[in-house]
Amino acid sequence: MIGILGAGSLGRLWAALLPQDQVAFLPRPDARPAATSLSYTFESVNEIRQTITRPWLQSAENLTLLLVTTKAGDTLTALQHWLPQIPESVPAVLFQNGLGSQQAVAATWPERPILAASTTEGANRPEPDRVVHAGTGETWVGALTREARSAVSGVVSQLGSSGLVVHGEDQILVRLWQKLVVNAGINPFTAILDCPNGDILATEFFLDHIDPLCSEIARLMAAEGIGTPTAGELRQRIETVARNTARNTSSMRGDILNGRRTEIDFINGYLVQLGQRLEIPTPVNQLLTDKVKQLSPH
Ligand code: NAD
Ligand code: KPL
Repeated sequence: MIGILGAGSLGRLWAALLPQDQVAFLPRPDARPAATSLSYTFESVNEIRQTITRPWLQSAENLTLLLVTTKAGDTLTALQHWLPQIPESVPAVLFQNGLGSQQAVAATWPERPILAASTTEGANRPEPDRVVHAGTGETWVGALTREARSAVSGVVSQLGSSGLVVHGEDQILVRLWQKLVVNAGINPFTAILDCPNGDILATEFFLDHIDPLCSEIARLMAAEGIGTPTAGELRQRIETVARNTARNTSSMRGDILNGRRTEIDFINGYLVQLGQRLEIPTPVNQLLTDKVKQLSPH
């Protein structure tokens, strides 16, 4: 049985697409569900609607795989409740954006098979009981702990049974960094300016800050041994994604608009923390983090 911890947009996407009799949701400890299963409408990328019903698991004993689809800030707490009840050999795949939460989980349970996934699938939940697969993408999965190395190919084939494109990735940290760069260069600008992704590109605020932001990130990447992209290359990557997703509301803008906590601490906030550890100044990441925090109620 594949357990899904985090019954939000991404968790429900995987639950809808993985083989029906092999998936169940793990409930939040603070909100034991009244019903035995969770039902919702799922809208595929081809706009085909179907009703999905998957059970809430009462016990984690029979799990063979755990997909963790909570937000970055909830992940450690969610796992602290569930992992002690799950056999130590069960692989756990972390789907969070940004960085910091993955390392915290791997450092807390170094003896467990902990993997990270980076996905460009897009799912959202315009209403509580409706999940939309807004865009197809690809998913890369790689080991964070030593114990996870031998689990990667099995996890890739289990996730691939969803019909989504899933690859094994030897350099999962590099892959997570590549996504982090894009999120750090788009998400806070869209949240602060309250606009879709593409609209940031012509604003004075973006044009004033993007080059120094990319220089900070390039220095951090080089110091971390992640690669040696130039600031110009990073800017190009950010602007390409902003253009390709021009009408999208970023996840961070969506969080602010819906009064939810953002993942800023795991995106630009992570870069600030890393800069402090490496003694690399990160004033633009700090400014963006502070401004997003001022907008967030949490
Ligand atoms: P979401 O807010 O829709 O879902 C998170 C779910 O976790 C919520 O249902 C929440 O109730 C649940 N949760 C919170 N604390 C919990 C706990 N202690 N125990 C159990 N459940 C708990 O978020 P999402 O959009 O599904 O994103 C999840 C993660 O995946 C984020 O880190 C996001 O950046 C990443 N991601 C999302 C997408 C996407 O398309 N939605 C794509 C790539 C990456
Ligand atoms: O991943 C994204 C997000 O919104 O978090 C981008 C790539 C910016 C697309 O909206």
